[in-house]
Amino acid sequence: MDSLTIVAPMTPMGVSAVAALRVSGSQVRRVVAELFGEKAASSLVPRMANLGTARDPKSHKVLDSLLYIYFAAPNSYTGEDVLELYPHGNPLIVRDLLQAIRGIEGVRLAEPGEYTRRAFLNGKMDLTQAESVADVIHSANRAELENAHRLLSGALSKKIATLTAQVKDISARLELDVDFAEEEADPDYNGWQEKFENIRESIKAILESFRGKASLSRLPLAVLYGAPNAGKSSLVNALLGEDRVLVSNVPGTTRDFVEVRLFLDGGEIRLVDTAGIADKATDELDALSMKKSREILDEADLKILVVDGSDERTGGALQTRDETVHPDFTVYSKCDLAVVRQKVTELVDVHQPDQGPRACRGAEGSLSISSKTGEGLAELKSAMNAVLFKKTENAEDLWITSEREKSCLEEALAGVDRVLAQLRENPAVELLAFEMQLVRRALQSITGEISSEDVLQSIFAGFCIGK
Ligand SMILES: Nc1nc2c(ncn2[C@@H]2O[C@H](COP(=O)(O)OP(=O)(O)OP(=O)(O)O)[C@@H](O)[C@H]2O)c(=O)[nH]1
Ligand SMILES: [Mg+2]
Repeated sequence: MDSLTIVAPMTPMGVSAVAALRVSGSQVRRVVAELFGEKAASSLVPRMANLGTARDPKSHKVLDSLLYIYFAAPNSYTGEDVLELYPHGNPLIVRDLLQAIRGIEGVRLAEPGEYTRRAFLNGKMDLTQAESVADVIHSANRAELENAHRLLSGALSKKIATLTAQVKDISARLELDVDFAEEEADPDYNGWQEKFENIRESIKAILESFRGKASLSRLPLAVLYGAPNAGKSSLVNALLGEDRVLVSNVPGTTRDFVEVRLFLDGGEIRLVDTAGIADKATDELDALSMKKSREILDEADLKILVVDGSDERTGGALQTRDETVHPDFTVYSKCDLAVVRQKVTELVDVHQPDQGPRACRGAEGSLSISSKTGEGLAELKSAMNAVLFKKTENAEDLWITSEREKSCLEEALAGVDRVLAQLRENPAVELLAFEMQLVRRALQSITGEISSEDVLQSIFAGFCIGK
């Protein structure tokens, strides 16, 4: 890859208050001069925000009035001279600016991940950190994000460095033995076995921490279901805090299921509002929408049964109308209506006598809510959060997410296993030294101490443009 100056937007193409573009390379000062004038370029102070009017270098038409910041090499993200521009978030402006900058000699559009690739090549970060940049951006929940931050701060790099140092130490001594092999006919391997086993354990522990990104990035799915008119769609709107789905007092308002995204404390989830499931379908369309409701329920990570709490027939009863689906959770809706207050108070008296009669509290595994007043919604959200984002690991745990790192570790582990197998047969010391060299190389390729163009290509091709 060439070393031309690169430019790309850092923010998605859409309307926003502010957008951001980044330029990196030796032509950064030239870019400032072309857009803002020679004087602006000669008075550049690193890391200082400047307000300026950018003009098209050829037509001299105003592009935008905007903020820009210059970072002098090597103190920048890429380690090169960097210019960050913050125009107004109009896609027309961003496009024109991009066109103007890439039209300057020695500047071209950045490839995906090229900024981070340059940061790696300039020693700003190692490969595990570079890979974690993508994790930081794409983490779908808080646990994943916290792990990505630990990776980015070099937690894995440190572990690998310690391991590599141990392997190097052993290799050095083995190689010493190779040199003196003739004098020392029978090297003592007893003490070594334990060292190899320790290394093996460390590698295995990191390897076993692997969690594929695919399973992590699949957003958890919560499905609301229940009888027609139970208040499911109203609850979706109330949870979102906006009128997203249609609500009416006509049973059967929702026909197709509707999917929305909801942010809970632990991360984003998919929340699905389904068509009410009645005892009997009224017509063919009704039957079809009920079938679809059942299908999406099969996929759900959390099934929430919504029961009309104001309905005399269902209000206090824990029975569901639909016995084929078992809810993880029951929500009694419309608790603002008088009848449910009374019912729930009775329930509380029975199930939680020491908690006192609070209006919006259901029995175990259930909650009373009102989409109208918002009562019980915070409790419902935290209950959903607890189920969908189970906290099983220790907050300090670190896990790897990269297939590439995983296969390097597997290679290292296989090498150590071969060494351990050979040890039992009183091997030639050259063989051990050779195997340990392979182990070391496998470890070093995790952090990128050893890397190839192909490897870099495949890592950064998966990045977004501008990162
Ligand atoms: N007072 C009160 N009325 C509610 C509440 N939630 C829903 N409703 C009313 O109950 C009726 C049915 O609400 P929807 O949200 O459309 O019910 P649904 O379960 O989506 O119904 P279908 O889509 O037909 O299955 C509407 O008239 C709502 O205004 C609530 O918390 N309090
Ligand atoms: Mg509905």
